[in-house]
This record gives sequence, C-alpha cells and structure tokens, in this order.
Amino acid sequence: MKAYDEKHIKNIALIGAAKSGKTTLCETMLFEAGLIPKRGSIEEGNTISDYHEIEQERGNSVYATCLHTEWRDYKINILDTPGLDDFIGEVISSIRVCDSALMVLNAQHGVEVGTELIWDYVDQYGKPTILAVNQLDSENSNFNQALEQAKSFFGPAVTVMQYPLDQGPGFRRIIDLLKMTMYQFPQEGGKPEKLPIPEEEQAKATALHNDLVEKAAEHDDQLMELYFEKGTLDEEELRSGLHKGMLNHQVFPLFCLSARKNMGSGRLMGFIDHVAPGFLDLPPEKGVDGKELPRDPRGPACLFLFKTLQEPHIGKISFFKVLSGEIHAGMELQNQTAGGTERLNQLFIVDGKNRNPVNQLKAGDIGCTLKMKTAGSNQTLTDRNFPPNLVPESIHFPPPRVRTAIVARNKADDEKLGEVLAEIHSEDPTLVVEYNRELRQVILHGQGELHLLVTRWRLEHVYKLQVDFQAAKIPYRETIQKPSTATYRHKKQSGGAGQFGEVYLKIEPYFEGMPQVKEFPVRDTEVVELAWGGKLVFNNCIVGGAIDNRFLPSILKGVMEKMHEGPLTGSYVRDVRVSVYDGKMHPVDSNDISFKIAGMMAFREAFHQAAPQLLEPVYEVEVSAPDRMIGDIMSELQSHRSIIIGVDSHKGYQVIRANTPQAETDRLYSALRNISQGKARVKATFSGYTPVPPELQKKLSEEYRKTESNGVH
Ligand SMILES: Nc1nc2c(ncn2[C@@H]2O[C@H](COP(=O)(O)OP(=O)(O)OP(=O)(O)O)[C@@H](O)[C@H]2O)c(=O)[nH]1
Ligand SMILES: [Mg+2]
Repeated sequence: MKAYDEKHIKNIALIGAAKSGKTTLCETMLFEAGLIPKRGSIEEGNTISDYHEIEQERGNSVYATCLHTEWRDYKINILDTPGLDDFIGEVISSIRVCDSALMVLNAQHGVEVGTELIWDYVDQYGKPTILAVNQLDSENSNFNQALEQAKSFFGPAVTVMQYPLDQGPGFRRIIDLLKMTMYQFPQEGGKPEKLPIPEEEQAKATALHNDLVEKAAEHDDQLMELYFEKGTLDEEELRSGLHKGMLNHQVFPLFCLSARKNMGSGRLMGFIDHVAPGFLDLPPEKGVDGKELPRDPRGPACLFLFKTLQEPHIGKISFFKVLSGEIHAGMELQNQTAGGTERLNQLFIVDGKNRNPVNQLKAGDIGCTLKMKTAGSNQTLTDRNFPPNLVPESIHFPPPRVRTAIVARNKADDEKLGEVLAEIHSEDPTLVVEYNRELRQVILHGQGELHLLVTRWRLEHVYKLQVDFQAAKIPYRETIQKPSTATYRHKKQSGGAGQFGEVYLKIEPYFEGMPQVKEFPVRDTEVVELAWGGKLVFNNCIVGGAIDNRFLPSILKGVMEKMHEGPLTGSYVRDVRVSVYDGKMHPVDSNDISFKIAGMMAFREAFHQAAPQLLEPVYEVEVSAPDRMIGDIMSELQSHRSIIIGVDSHKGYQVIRANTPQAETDRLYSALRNISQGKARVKATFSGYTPVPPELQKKLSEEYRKTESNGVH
C-alpha cells in the first residue's frame, strides 16, 4: 500500500439510525475503490464490515468496524458503526476518533429517534458532519420529506449538494449542485455518465446552486467579497467555503445515495477527499486540564486507544488513533492513563477481519495492534519525549439502562466468569458488572436487552462459558406505618450454662423532626444512618437498672440484624425508631447473645403489628417516540404501573415522562421496543422509593414466609 501522510488521511465515522444502510455503503465504497472484486450484502451475510458471526446471524452491525479505502490520493479510514442504541458505546468511541462524521439517513424514514440519539454525541464532540440520504431506490423513499426533517432537526446548516430525480425503484439520476451536472447511473448501478442538467430541471437546479454558493460564502469574508464581485464562485472557491463551514458546524452538506445499487458513493468519496476536514484541519485535542495537546507529525508519538476486542484464535486486538508523531512496530510506549509500559509488537491496518501488517503509522492514522499487556480502551500511550501528564480527555459513556442477574451454569466456572466479565467491561465500558451484596446476585447492567444477549453470546462462543440469566431481584425496602410494642423473653436452660434475656420495646415510624418519645424517660439516643438509605433511631429508656447498660449494644445488634433482613420479605428496613423501655435479667444466665436474640425477636414481633409497608424503587422514565405512537406508548406505560408525570413535544417527537416501579422497567423497555419497532428511545433515572400495592406486598411476603419455613432463613 502507498504510504499516506497526515495530509492525505481522512477518518470518517459512518453513523445513523439502525438499518439506514451504513454497512451496505461501506461495501459499496470498498468496491468502488477497487479493494474488493465483488460486493457482499447484508442478506447474504458476507459483507467485509459485518464479519462477526453474531452480526451475520442477526443481520445487523453489533461492533464498530474499521475499514479503509484509497480514493484518488487519499486514504479514507472508515469506521462503520452499529445503529441500534444497544451498541451506542461503539458509536461514541468512533465519533471520538473520527475527523468527520457521515450521518446516513434512510430516505423512507428521514430523521429517526436513532438519528437524534447519535446526534447528541456528534454535537458534543463538534465533529464536522456530512449527511447522506440513502435508499433512494426504495419503494417508499421520500427525499423531500427527509430533507425537511433534516432541516428542522439539524437546522439551517443543512446544505443541499444534490437532489434525486425519479426516486423509487427506477432511481438512477442525481443532480449535483456543486458541479451543476447530472449523474446518470446504469440501471444496475456503477460508474455514472455525466450529462447536462435537463431543461426542465434548470430553474430548480440554478436556484439551489445559488443557495449553495451563498452558504459557502457565508463563513468566509474573502469569499463573500469575491461572491459580491463576481456574482458567483468557482468550484475550488465553493469547496473552500464548504470546508470552513463544516469545521464550524455551519454547513452540513447533504448527498444522495443508493448504497445497495451502488449509486452516488464515488462522488461522496471525492467530496470526503477534497472538502471534508481531516486530522490537521480540526482544532488540536485538549488534555484533561484544558491544555492543547502537541500534534506534531514529526514530534514525539502519542496514540489513543479507542477500542479493544477479544477475538477467538487471535486474542486481544487494540484499536488506536495516532494523535501525534509516527509510530513503529517494536516501539515501547508509556501508558499515561494507567501507568506502566507497552510494546507495540506488530502494527496493522484493518479491513474488517483482515489485518495487513505495516511498519509504521503516521499522525492522524488509525490502526491496531495485538496482545497488549495491560492497556485497555480509553487509554493513552506516548513515547518518553511526549510532555508528561498530558492526556487527552477520555470518552464518557452513558450509564446502563437494563439489568439482569447472571450465573455460571457450572459452579466451578464462577471465578472464571468474574474474570471474563471484568475483561468484557474493559472492552465495552457501557456494560457494567456489579456484585450486589444486598441481592446476593451478580448483576449485568447494559444498554438494552440485545446488548445483554450479545454479551451472553460472547461468553458462550468466545469464552466457552455456559451461563444463565436470572431475573435481577428488586431492592425492596421495608418500613412501618404505626407504632406498636412487643415483649420477648429468650430463655434456654438445657445442658451447661443457661441463656436469659427479656426485652420490652416500642417501635414507631421515624420521620425527620419527629418529637422525642414522651411516655418513657430517654437516657440515651443513638442514630444509625443506614447504608441503604433512611435511619434507625435507638432510644435507651431503661430505668431502675431493669437491664444492665452493657446489654443495650447487644439489643441494638439484634435489632440491626432484623433491619438487614426485614421481617416481611427479608429486605432492608428503614426509618424506624426503637425505644427499649423495660426488661429483665438473670444474675447468672444473662449474656450478650441472649439480649441480642431477645432484641431481634421483640423487634420482629413489634414490626409485624406495626402495619408494615413494603417500599419499591421507582425510576423516572423518559420515552421519546414519533407522534403517531404516543397512544400505544401511553397505554403500555400504564399497564406497567407507571404514573405519567408529563408530556412534551420536541421536534416531531413526543417526550413522555412517567414514574415506573423498577420491577416493571425491564419488561416495559422490551414492550416499548416491540411496539415502536425500536423507534422509541428510553432514558431512566432513579427517583426514590414508594409503597408497593397491597396485593403485591401480600404476594411477596407470602413467598418470603414460604422460604422462611423451608429453613432458608
Ligand atoms: N433498497 C435499498 N436497501 C438498502 C440500501 N442500503 C441498504 N439497504 C438495505 O437495508 C438493510 C440494512 O442495511 P445495512 O447496511 O445493514 O444498514 P446499517 O445501517 O448498517 O444497519 P445497522 O448496522 O444494523 O445499523 C439491508 O437489508 C440492506 O440491504 C439502499 O440503498 N437501498
Ligand atoms: Mg451496519
């Protein structure tokens, strides 16, 4: 392969809603550039980009794939990203390292929820963006509608570069407004003929061309002057104006495509070569402390690892972008993020599963290496001469949204499962693993049901670990609604030393600012801030030495034991005030354990008579979906015990906010995904605890009683 310097490398992330045609477009670009002799297709499961077995099985992208084409004098590195928001982590890291983003819109659907979701990240990183309306050959394609939606969503920066003629199955002509030419493709696609714009399109094309010229001139005073002088701009001047506008997010050029029929990709690649901003055009990266990072192609090396993946038979592959200098195989680099050194044994450029070894990679390029010792995603490696402590901002991934409990089918694999899950998390930070002490479960938190299923698939196929998903338990809480009292005598006299302790106590619902108990003199109060939220207030109201002071801590211990494992369902108890007001001791048999048991049992009894109330965690769920789906979504929310708290309109979408019990959220998400065909977008944040409905409380406490009587507790 030709060696490309930093001025002739362009990194493009292909992004867009699910099934908009990104992977098909990649295939077409590789074919057009002569890198593959024949185009594969999603339907046949033989594209270069979707090479993972799971992708071929499912017919959609799961991982971001690196590919490259050589088009004229440029190397275009392409990152083909998945559209389903289950795999948003792959999209974010690709956006992070690209120079420009290519947002693919489906001509049938225009701006979709997925488009919006991904746009948040493009916007955040301020990456120059090209828009491409794809699938113009499809039966229901509607270019004008897609364009209107794009203008309304992306704003006035949308700049029409092309428009289609005869869209639908007979689509084969594109009017290009920069070149003022018509491209006419053979019916089966391929190399177009360049023809004059037909007479009947002249007026429209000229008007749009003038808009384009104005747009290009708008961001450059010199061009503006030229435009006023000449009344127009030539192609070179237009390119320069568009390039500038793209850098400031003031121009989003919009192109026309049929990726499947191979129409329009050559022109798009030409535009990427000559107009789209490259590595050196973008402002230099900023370090964590806001200082600019050196970006000297001939200076000391710095690379950013944006992705790692464990592949069967190969091991760990680490993908990186060279941010400064030039890197060579065999180089030793310092890990600025995690410490330690790493040797770059081999360097490769990548095309899906094919890796071609190279000796060096220059600033701005993307490549991969194998078998890094410890370095993981989101870390920076530099050579010794790079200024120390200058680390680029790492990627911030969104918090997970769904969860499941996971167990190894074979108990002996428990430890291995823990290690592998930690490794998968380091590859994919959007998947979070937690051992939850309260629930006594290993919980896998992911971006969506599919994300979790793909993780299971990886565990089984890549790591050869058989696992089962189980329902993640709900962290219920228990509390009480009215005061009650109880007495418990613990007495044991069989064999050796006896045990004796008797406790009288009162319990009350605790709330902030409640007055102190009046019926007993309070000698001492201990306030326990509970790790799981809420409080336990413990009053010592013993008079006349009925119980020795030294036994009070044991009584508190007994109470705390029941606070840990509530009497109703075994969940944590919160917000209770306990006043120990009387009791009895035995001169010989009383000891700590006796009072601990008496305290625990008295508390348990009092609790059952104090109108116990089970509380459940509730999440504020925000669902965004197209207007037409709102009725179905509302009823789905309501059938999952949700309380609607607000509905807002937002650029063609409705945003519904509701409080939904956690016990319902997982089922709600999959129901929403089904009824909206993946078009609904859901966000959820923990909002607090609310009482469980009486029927459900009865069912849960009966279930618990059964396990108790089976001796489980
Ligand atoms: N008619 C038509 N179909 C297309 C075109 N481009 C892609 N498709 C079809 O649309 C479907 C999705 O294509 P993909 O290339 O997998 O889309 P994607 O954007 O990569 O999808 P995800 O990776 O799952 O987000 C496939 O069935 C393609 O054959 C096109 O230009 N015209
Ligand atoms: Mg794809």
